[in-house]
Amino acid sequence: MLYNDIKGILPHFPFEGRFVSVSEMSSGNINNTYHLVYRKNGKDVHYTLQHINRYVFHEPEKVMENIMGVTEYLKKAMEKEGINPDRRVLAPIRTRDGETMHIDRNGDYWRSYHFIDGATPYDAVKKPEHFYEVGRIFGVFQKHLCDYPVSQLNETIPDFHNTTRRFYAFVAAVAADKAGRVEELEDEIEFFFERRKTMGAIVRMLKSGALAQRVTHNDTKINNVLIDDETDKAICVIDLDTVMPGSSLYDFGDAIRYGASTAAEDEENVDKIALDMNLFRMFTEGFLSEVRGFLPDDEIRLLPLGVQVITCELAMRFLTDYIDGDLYFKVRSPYHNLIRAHAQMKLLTDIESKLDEMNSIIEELLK
Ligand code: GN1
Ligand code: MG
Repeated sequence: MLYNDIKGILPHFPFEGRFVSVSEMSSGNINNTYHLVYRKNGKDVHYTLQHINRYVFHEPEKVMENIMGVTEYLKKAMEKEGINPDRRVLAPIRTRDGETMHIDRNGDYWRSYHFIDGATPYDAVKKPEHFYEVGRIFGVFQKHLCDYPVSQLNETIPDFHNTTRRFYAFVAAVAADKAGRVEELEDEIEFFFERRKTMGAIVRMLKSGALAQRVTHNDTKINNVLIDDETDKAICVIDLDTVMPGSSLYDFGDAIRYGASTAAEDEENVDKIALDMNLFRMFTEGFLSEVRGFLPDDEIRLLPLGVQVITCELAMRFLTDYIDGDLYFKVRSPYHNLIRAHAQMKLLTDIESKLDEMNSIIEELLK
C-alpha cells in the first residue's frame, strides 16, 4: 500500500541502486515522512522522502529556499570550526531536473534528504543525558545562525509564534463554530481568556525592541534532534521547515514543553502530566553551555517565560483546531486535538506553579 503511494515519485529523484523497502515515520503531526532503503553493490543506502502538507505550508518554494540557505550556512559554520558536517546537517537531494522538490500530477510537493543512519530521533527522553545534549545542540544551532542574514529568510508560516494573533484566530474560531463543538467548551475557552495578557508578552517585547529578534528553529521537540546511537551525543537538528526570525525564548520554551513533561503531549490521563524539574535543569545546562557567549543574561533570565507562553500557545492551537474540525494537525480520533489541548493546559498549570523554581535554577546557573 505504502509503496503504491510513492512509486510514481521515486523515479524523479536520483536514488542509487535497487529499491528494497519503504516505511512511514509516524511521529510528525504535519508532513508525511518515508524512510526508503535501496541496495547498491551489496550495501544498503537510506533516503528520506517527504510529502509536504500544503494546508500548512502554502508556499513550499519558500520553505525550500530557507532550507537550502540555512543548510549551506550551517555547513560552512561547522567547517570553519574544523567539524566535518557529514551527518551533522540535513543534506537535501535535488530531483533529476535539478529542482529542490518534485511536484506531482495532483500539484503535491515532494522532497528528499540523505537519511542519517546510526542515529535516533527519540519521541521522549530515554536517558536524561540525552536532554542535556538536546539543549546543547539547540544552543549550537542558534549560535551558528546568529549572524545569518535575517532579511534572506522567508516567513514560511506568517505569524507562526505571534501568540497575540493566535489568540484572535482562536476567538474567530469560537465565533464561527464550524464543527459545532463550542457548546461543550466553556471552561477551556475561559482558560485562554484568563491568560490573554501573558500570552502576548514575548510579541510585545519583540515589537518594542526589548527582546532581540534571532534566527530560530521554532519547533524544537526532542524528536527534531538526532542522537547518535553509539556516542549518545546529539548530532543533527532536523525539521527545518519553520526556521524563521523569532526569539530564543520560543526555542527554549518549546523544547522544555515537550521534552521536560512527565508524559506525552497527548496523554489522556492529565494526572500523569507535570514539568520535570530535573529535566528542566539538564536541558538548561546544555543550552546555556553554548549560548552564554552571545545571549545576554537579561535574555537568559526571560527563558522561563518562553516555556509558559509556548505551552499556552500550543494548547490554544490544539483547541482551535478541534473547534475548526481538525483541519491542521493529523489526528487519530475526533477527540485527539481536545485531548492534546487538555494535556497542554494541565502542563501549563504546573509550569505556572514552578516559575519561581525555574527562575532560581537559571540564577544558579548564571553565577
Ligand atoms: C507540529 O510536524 P511537527 O510534529 O514537527 C507543529 C508544531 C507543534 C507540534 C506539536 C509547522 O510539528 O508547531 O508544536 O506539531 N508544526 C507546524 O507536536 O505547525
Ligand atoms: Mg517535526
